[in-house]
Amino acid sequence: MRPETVQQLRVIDSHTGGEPTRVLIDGVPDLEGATMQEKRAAFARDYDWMRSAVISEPRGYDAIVGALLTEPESTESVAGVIFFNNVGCLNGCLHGTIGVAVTLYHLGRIGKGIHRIDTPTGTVSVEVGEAGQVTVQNVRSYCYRSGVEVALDGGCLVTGDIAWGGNWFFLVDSPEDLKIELRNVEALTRHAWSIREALGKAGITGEAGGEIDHIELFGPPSKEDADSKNFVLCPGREYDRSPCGTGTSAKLACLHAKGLLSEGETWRQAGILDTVFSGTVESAPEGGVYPTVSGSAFITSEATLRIDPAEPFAFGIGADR
Ligand code: PYC
Repeated sequence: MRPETVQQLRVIDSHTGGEPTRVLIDGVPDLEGATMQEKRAAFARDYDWMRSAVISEPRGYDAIVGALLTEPESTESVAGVIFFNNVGCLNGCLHGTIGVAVTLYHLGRIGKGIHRIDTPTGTVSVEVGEAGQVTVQNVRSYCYRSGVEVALDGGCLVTGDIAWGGNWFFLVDSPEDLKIELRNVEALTRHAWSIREALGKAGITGEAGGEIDHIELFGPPSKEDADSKNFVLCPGREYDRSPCGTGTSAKLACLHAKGLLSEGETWRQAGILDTVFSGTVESAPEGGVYPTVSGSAFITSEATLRIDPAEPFAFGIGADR
């Protein structure tokens, strides 16, 4: 239910490889539920007004990923976190986890070293290093189906892999004439969105019907510091400015499944802005891999958001009032 009195939310903004994260550190609700999945369901059910007020204009913009800190599920973890965006709650988010770790370090709530953070997809560990550098050990990631064909509107066939990296991804090469460059963002967005719609129409999903809501296009790197460059389209039709940590995890899992990446080898994944995440894998006994993804985040602002229900866009432009 929407509040009837003025709400104040203290937030810290950062970016990881260009992709923004807004961490809510004060004024946040105590969510019902013992598990992170139950807490996320409570946030989605009871606090959607907060999600849209924090992400949408005039206080935010569509590319921001929000991170709500909660009590951890396990006593060994330093925090729990629920990620959300312009259309709802996410499963996992690694650029956001790097942003959360740097924010907690900035606040003096954690020091350098290894810490556990609980998320709705499972517990991840973060190693905080120098100058905003963070290495995340992600949840188990795996290639679910490879060589999946999907027909786009207009008849063009694309073939890609479906993988879990903390979100469901369809991984596919970008067409030769569609280079992964910032100047092509609109065309890349249209192409990726048409794949997402085609997957939906064809009823193609991740395991257990999981919706494939992230599309990851690949092309050659523009610089020598990377092995590949990607463009990732997120569920709310915004593109990831970073190389996408859960997308990099999905890529690592597919490379490993195809015998193209061994334990101990490093994969350097650039995103559309040519910022790079590096990743390695450890085989998981249950199948798939445990990916480790490294990147850096930087604090960009500290603010208090004021949400006055009497104001016309209190809950965000476009929020259903
Ligand atoms: O880095 O995992 C990630 C991510 C997911 C959505 C946006 N970024």
